[in-house]
Amino acid sequence: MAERVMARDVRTVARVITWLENQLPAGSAVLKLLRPPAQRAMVVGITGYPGSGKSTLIDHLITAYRRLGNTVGVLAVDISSPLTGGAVLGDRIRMQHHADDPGVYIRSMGTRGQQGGLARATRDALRVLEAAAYDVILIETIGVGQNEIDIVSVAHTVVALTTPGLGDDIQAMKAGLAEVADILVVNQGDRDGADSALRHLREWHSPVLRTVAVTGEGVPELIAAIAERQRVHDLVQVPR
Ligand SMILES: Nc1nc2c(ncn2[C@@H]2O[C@H](COP(=O)(O)OP(=O)(O)OP(=O)(O)O)[C@@H](O)[C@H]2O)c(=O)[nH]1
Ligand SMILES: [Mg+2]
Repeated sequence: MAERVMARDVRTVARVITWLENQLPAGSAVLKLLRPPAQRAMVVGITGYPGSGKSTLIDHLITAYRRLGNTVGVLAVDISSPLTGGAVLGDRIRMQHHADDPGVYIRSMGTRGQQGGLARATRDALRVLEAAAYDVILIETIGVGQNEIDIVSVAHTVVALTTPGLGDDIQAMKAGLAEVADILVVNQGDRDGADSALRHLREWHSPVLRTVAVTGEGVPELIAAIAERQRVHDLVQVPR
């Protein structure tokens, strides 16, 4: 099974992640045999409030990375609607454009496991996707702080989404998200208040980008900002 994961057999990848989600011993046995490829994946966390447009934006990021010739793995960590599973459905619908593309694997990590088990399962799933040698791995999570997975500790680059018109929430954003985010994004940039949100946030942080996830506007700039951030990350990672 480990060999098949490393050969990027998608069905095996999916099966092993399910084992890990259900904390079956077979899952950890496979995990022990996995080796990351020489060329490590670029891991990008996409975080932000429920409904800010993370999945819609990721759909465009997948398209952009595929055009650049990269394979893409996505972990959508669903904690926004644990009871209905509505977010899982939303993720599926918003990212379904890539369902037939063998170079794209999208996995929703649900809350059906035990409390606290999600972070562990997500970390393990990330190791599986890394071993399967996806070039880019995107992790969707909501919020920061009360997250079950600490996105900052697993992602090389953290992109935090906010939306215009949050008002008081902008304050929270400044205090919380801006602290952990490498790149701030004002998504739904087509809505009223986008300009002032950008102006305010730019007093606090750099870079702050505007995107319109429903059209893909701003996605090339975001791709460039992620690449720049990754370049810096790689520089500091290389032992001298
Ligand atoms: N007007 C406008 N609507 C947007 C934009 N981006 C996303 N939306 C809409 O916002 C809604 C939520 O988008 P999602 O991509 O599901 O947001 P999400 O952050 O993944 O949501 P959760 O996974 O539930 O936290 C959808 O109805 C989108 O069509 C945008 O740039 N402009
Ligand atoms: Mg989503």
